[in-house]
Amino acid sequence: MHVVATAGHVDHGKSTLVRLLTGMEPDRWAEEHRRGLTIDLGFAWTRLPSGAELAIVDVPGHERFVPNMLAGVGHVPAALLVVAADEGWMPQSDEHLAALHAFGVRHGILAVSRSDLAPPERAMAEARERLARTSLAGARAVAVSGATGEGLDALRAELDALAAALPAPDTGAPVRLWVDRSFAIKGAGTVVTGTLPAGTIEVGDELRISRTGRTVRVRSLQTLGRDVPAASAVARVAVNLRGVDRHDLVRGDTLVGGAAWKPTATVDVRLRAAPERLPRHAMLHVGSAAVPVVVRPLGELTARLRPAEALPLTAGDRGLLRDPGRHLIVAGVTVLDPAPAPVRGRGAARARGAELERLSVEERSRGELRRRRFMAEAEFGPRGLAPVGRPVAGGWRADPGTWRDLPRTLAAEVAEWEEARPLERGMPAEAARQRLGVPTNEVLGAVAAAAGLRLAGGRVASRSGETLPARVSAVLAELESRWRAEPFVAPGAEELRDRGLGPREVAAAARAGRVLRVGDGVVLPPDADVRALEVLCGLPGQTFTLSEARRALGTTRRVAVPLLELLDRQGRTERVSADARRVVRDG
Ligand SMILES: Nc1nc2c(ncn2[C@@H]2O[C@H](COP(=O)(O)OP(=O)(O)O)[C@@H](O)[C@H]2O)c(=O)[nH]1
Ligand SMILES: [Mg+2]
Repeated sequence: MHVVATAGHVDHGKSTLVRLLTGMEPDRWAEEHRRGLTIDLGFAWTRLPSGAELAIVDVPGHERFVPNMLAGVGHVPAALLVVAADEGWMPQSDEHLAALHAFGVRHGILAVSRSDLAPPERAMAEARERLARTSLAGARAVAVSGATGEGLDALRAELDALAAALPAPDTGAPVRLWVDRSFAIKGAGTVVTGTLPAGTIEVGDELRISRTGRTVRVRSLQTLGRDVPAASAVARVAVNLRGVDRHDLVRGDTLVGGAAWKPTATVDVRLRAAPERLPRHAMLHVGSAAVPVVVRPLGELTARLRPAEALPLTAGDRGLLRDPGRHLIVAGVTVLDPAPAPVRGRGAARARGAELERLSVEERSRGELRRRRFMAEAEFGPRGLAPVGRPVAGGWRADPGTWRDLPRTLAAEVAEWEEARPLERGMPAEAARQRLGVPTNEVLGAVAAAAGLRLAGGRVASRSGETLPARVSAVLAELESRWRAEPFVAPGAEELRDRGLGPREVAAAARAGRVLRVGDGVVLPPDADVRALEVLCGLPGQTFTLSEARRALGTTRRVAVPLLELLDRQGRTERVSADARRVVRDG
């Protein structure tokens, strides 16, 4: 799933576009309808032409509701900036763009709306010129009309291209969910929603409310209105919690997992632009939170912030400082040190500023790698970082602390999988890769080797391989050569029997990782499930009926029926409608 936030001046057509794109109503409040005005964040979603799911956070454009807007765009990776053709660039166009720039949002689309009311060229040129000086320089632009629907298909195509260009999230990172809404549901307790930028939440997980330190358990989980057993970043999630009052958790609170997140009330930051004047008191907007901070300048581009309330921050977090009195975004900030030592006296503050400004490239690189766990070698240079950490495989580097724990985790996951599914020898590599949050199969192979496991045929298995009788092995060798050309054609039950492969021999071959048993007497190559999924992913919209799947795979009903059922059980495909269409599930 991908998430974008709208941005732009009030009445420029943000909510109208969201309504048209998704068929959903982003303005949830009666007052919003009465006044025809977005006051708070709205949430809607749709499936793009490519089949990718897109969630949209719709923000208010009115200047009175800027704090709500900031809570919406603060940690969303992409923006849909809307400017009306007939009105052109306006004050909140400026303010919203300044916020996106300060947060460092680099992915976005410019929509010139209301283009039925005026030719869009002038507003587009003006907006492009403003964007050129910001993190959104060069964003693609589309003219649209909410009245005639013109340009909507082009906008959908641009959203698809945007989604495809977004960086892959780190789904193995520790969870930190910034809450943007909390409400009570009769009989179910409290539900909180937010955008999960990294990590994975599962039903049953224990999380902590950072502000109070209280531990809570995930009772159920939804993404885009569906119940799911787990949700991986990037995702809009609704988390149902047991035994929590909805006032225990409000916008700006965080739900965190793991010991990594420690609330801090002193942080040293780098200012991402030199402000005209650094106010002594400001609001720090980070994630969905807005917290008053006392600002103490250190060096020219560094400062120490003391939030009125401790926040779970880490090096590399991005936020912005706003002067609410002057309605002014002061500067974007990047956290350099979330737990600095005290400084006493002016001399000490200046020395600390100099120290922060010197913070060696290597230290920053280590901090970034620690946060992201894995980075491709090619990613360091362009960010002004030096390749640090442990080279693992295929041009990837791992944070040493992360790497140390992975073999043990993988061994435990594989053992559990094999125990639960004795016939499906080994854990599918893709499932293992996601569980561990490692970036590629090559890296997974390196973890498997360190754990004394084997990665072969698209599966990770323990080594306790089985030796097969020579005559069974000979028949399998012949099947393997047939499967090279037709991987989804299973030998008939009769043929198997005639050639001496009874149920016992087939079971042994499955345990040895030579075949995958998809049903009674139906055997395929050991990686047939993974390869079938690749084929199905290539179908338009990733949706298909049984007979479409059967044709795409070049096989028979006898194979296709149990193979799809196996993929359903693995959670990789899912029936989506009464006419038995299936869809490949994301992630
Ligand atoms: N003619 C015309 N009116 C539009 C268009 N888009 C929005 N509107 C109208 O402009 C007003 C404000 O739209 P809305 O989507 O609420 O703007 P927002 O404040 O940016 O969310 C509403 O009355 C809409 O019906 C458009 O493309 N053409
Ligand atoms: Mg609106």
